[in-house]
Amino acid sequence: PRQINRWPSNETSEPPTDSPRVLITGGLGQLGVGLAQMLRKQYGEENVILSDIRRPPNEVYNMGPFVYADVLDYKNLRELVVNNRITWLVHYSALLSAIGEANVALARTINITGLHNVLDLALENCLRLFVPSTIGAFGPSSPRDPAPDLCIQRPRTIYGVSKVHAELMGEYLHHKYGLDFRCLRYPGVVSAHTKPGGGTTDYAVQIFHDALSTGHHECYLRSNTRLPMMHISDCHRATIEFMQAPESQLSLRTYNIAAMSFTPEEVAEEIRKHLPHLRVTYNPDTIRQTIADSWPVRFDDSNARQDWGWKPAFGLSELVTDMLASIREKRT
Ligand code: AKB
Repeated sequence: PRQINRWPSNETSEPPTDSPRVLITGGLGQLGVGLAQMLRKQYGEENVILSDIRRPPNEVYNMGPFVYADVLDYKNLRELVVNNRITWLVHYSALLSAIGEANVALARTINITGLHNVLDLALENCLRLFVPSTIGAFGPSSPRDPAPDLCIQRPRTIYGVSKVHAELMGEYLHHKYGLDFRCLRYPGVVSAHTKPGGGTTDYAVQIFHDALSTGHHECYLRSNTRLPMMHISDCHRATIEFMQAPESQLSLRTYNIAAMSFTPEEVAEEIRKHLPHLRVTYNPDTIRQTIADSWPVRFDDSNARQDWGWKPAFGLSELVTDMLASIREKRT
């Protein structure tokens, strides 16, 4: 680490207050904007800063503070944290599983070097740091049904390897220096307003758009490929509730969170209750099918439920009803 400040380390470091000042990296991906909106409702618009290396769409820019931040540029990040008196950092910048396999060197740089920068920054500035992990942090030798919090993790993707690295580095720095590191392993996240980019679970978003436009979805996974999934609002709520949990309630620093598990066939069947004419054809692609086959089919999230009260609101039927209504609304 570049510099370590334990809290309370000196006159200038302050305890985390009730109203955190939040910076979100990779803010224009699938999750950043929604999380910022939910946090801004609780903590005020000015206290949540979204960042990315891309130009934001006007509606995002008009919602609240947005800044340029490159996770590979340590000085740029440090300036943002210092100038904006940041106390919580949510690190969403990452290349996902499928796109990572097509760009291994870039995935290694963003997911590992970028992570090292935010870890150093969090230590230096006594930040509470949230880094998402994933079902992708497990591999073919992990128990898959269900996968518990603590078990063998030998992922076979650069994405998974980088996420296990993040879990271990964060926990190491927590135990050694008291870094307030918090990590949730997300399932595939299903959202109507934002698209995922380059993941293995992306079909679970696309199928809704196809169902409402052409009525035909060509799925790159086999019909019976079961994966853990979650509605985006549950994912945001879990993240915020976990960030707000007192340290004394956390027996772990990395938790699985679960809501439901389904196969392409099952979600299609549920969509057909609303749109009977949906047609799904299956054309499995080798890379994504191999990745999916190595991931858990179910998550055991009993520790999250027990320690800080995690409870999902959406099951499969609620998810399908909400997705179809939200996409329809957006289209009109
Ligand atoms: C992906 O498919 O890569 C992500 C994930 C499950 O982490 N959605």
